[in-house]
Amino acid sequence: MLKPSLAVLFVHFYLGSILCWDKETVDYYEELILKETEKSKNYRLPTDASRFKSDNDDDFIDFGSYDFIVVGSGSTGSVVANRLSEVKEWKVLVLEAGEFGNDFTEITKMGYEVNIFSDFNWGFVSTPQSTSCLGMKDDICPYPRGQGVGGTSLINAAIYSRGNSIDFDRWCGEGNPGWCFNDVLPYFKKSEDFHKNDPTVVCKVFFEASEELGYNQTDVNGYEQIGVSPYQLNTKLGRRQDSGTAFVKPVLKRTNLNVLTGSFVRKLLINMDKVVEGVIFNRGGKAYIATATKEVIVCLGAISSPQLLMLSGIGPAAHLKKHGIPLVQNLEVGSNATDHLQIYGITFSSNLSEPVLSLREQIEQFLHGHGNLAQGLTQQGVGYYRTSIAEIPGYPNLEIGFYNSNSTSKALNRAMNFEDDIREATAGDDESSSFSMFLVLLHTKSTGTVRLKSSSEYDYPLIDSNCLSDPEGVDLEGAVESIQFALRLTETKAFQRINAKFKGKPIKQCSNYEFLTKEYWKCAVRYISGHDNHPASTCKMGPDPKRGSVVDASLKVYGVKNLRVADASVIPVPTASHINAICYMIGERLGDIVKKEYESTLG
Ligand SMILES: Cc1cc2nc3c(=O)[nH]c(=O)nc-3n(C[C@H](O)[C@H](O)[C@H](O)COP(=O)(O)OP(=O)(O)OC[C@H]3O[C@@H](n4cnc5c(N)ncnc54)[C@H](O)[C@@H]3O)c2cc1C
Ligand SMILES: *[C@@H]1O[C@H](CO)[C@@H](O)[C@H](O)[C@H]1NC(C)=O
Ligand SMILES: *[C@@H]1O[C@H](CO)[C@@H](O)[C@H](O)[C@H]1NC(C)=O
Ligand SMILES: *[C@@H]1O[C@H](CO)[C@@H](O)[C@H](O)[C@H]1NC(C)=O
Ligand SMILES: CC(=O)N[C@H]1CO[C@H](CO)[C@@H](O)[C@@H]1O
Repeated sequence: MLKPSLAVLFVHFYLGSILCWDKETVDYYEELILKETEKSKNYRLPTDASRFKSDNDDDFIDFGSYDFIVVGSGSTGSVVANRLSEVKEWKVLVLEAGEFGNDFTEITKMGYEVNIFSDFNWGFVSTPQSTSCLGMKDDICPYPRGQGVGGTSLINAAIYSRGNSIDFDRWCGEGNPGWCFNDVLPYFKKSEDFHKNDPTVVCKVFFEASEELGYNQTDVNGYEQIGVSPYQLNTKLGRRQDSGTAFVKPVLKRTNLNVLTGSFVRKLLINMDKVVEGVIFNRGGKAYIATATKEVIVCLGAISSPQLLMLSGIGPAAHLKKHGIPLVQNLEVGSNATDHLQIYGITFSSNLSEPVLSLREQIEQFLHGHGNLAQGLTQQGVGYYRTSIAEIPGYPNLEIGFYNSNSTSKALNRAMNFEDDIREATAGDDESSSFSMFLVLLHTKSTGTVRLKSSSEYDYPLIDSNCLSDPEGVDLEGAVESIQFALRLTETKAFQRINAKFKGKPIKQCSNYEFLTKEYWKCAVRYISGHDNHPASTCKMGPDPKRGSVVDASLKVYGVKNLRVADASVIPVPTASHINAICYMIGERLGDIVKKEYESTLG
């Protein structure tokens, strides 16, 4: 005989109340998503930082004295803020131009799709390019950078990847002790919290196809990176774990930590002995000076950190002279910008249709921690491969991101600012059955620059990503090989079973070449590629400032005192991965490096 126990009754009651609560919550999220999406449609990204001007930029109010000032609370700065303020004796000031994330930024999918067109994006763009970005309006690639506590991790695609052990052995091999794989691995583990992500049916086909070509299913963040996996995301129960949410919000109660949003840092204060004494910043229409008795740690990211250094007199002498900025220290700041190469629009059709869910259904999935809204984009799986130009054994040079049906969404097209004809030539046809491969060429040889437009802190910097420009053409060769590899992948039995067909149409600017030949792709790829939103190395870590290093292995800026940089700009050799997790690791390492240095002074 069945006799319901008290526990079962309780569960029934409990589930019942969750379902009621759910409807209200679904209403709330539906309204929020519709409202914010509508707002973003008319949003115009700013073209400079003049909105941060104060009423009188030369009239400074004393903001007091701190042990450490952390400039920028992005992916890295948020970690640094957390770790330094663990030391109760240290007073830590964090200055961040943007605001805290909110219920909307927490919906993982809304970062790339909506918040790229909001105050959470600085809205930088590249300079007009001549070797890539040719299919984007005016040959300019957008250069989104997050603004807010959490920085670019508030708007990124939330992909977690750690890179290859060889990456970090190259870092230390270049003369950066303490940054070998064995040194950095514990710092990755410190911020890891694994939540499984399930692939869709079409993604499983991608895995099978890769296996047919000899690439196993693996954990790409594990021991063997080469192979295929479901994507791992910076999410918790489907919600975005930007670094503000993960590292700053939980410690705001610390009385020795002052996190000041809406604070635009204009300049470093450096005395005649080249000692950094503090910073100048604007907030709420007023200009302030804050003093650092120990150090200023600059965490503005690979675009804005070099800009702040150059505005403050630290950079290439000739460039600073051109803009009338008094030289403090001659260093190759902004000179060796690196990025991966992203190839867009490798889109296919298939006869495998996946259900298209209503927004309310998607919200319900999200509230249960999965589904479309719980993803950064529509990414499903990722693979790391080697093409014939790959140099080092065990080291991939191609990443393929596998995106299901919705990859051809209007959002991506808007974010990339494609010319109409290029968008048409690269789009899939049916949202529910097309898929895309995002090809990322790793270890690119081309380098670019970040330079000042003027001596004004309110001008955006000039970002010349300069992809596909290396004189030997190695990157172009790699890009073409990558596309050919992706096409080969869809010729496998696995993909043929779902009748996969390349949907790209000839790009008219390349009509001199026979469609799909190697020569055709050499022309076409310049129209459908650009930087991969992974700028790095603009304040490169290394042993020798004469050979382009800006910071040493403790992340101290050469030639000046009490100044460090910690963010993607210090990366000495770009990794075989996305770089947000690398930034968290850099923040964790820096925290320990600083604590160790001051150990003897602490009680
Ligand atoms: C669209 C997009 C998608 C991406 N997708 C992924 C992904 O899926 N996975 C991944 O691993 N990586 C991804 N990345 C890259 C990754 O997110 C970044 O490399 C990383 O967040 C950089 O961290 P950071 O600490 O160097 O700089 P940021 O996180 O950019 O931090 C810099 C901070 O400084 C602040 N700031 C700047 N100037 C000033 C100033 N003058 N005064 C005060 N504050 C200032 C900014 O507001 C920001 O908060 C993506 C990037 C983009 C743009
Ligand atoms: C794939 O797995 C098989 C069986 O474990 C192994 O023999 C092979 O070396 C793996 N292939 C690669 C490329 O790692
Ligand atoms: C795909 O995106 C559209 C909006 O562009 C949305 O209406 C639809 O529900 C999405 N499909 C899936 C399967 O998530
Ligand atoms: C998809 O295409 C393949 C190959 O042409 C065919 O064998 C299969 O039956 C098709 N499946 C559907 C659902 O149409
Ligand atoms: C290591 C490296 O790439 N250094 C280069 C940085 O940029 C300067 C200026 O363009 C070059 O002279 C260095 O060789």
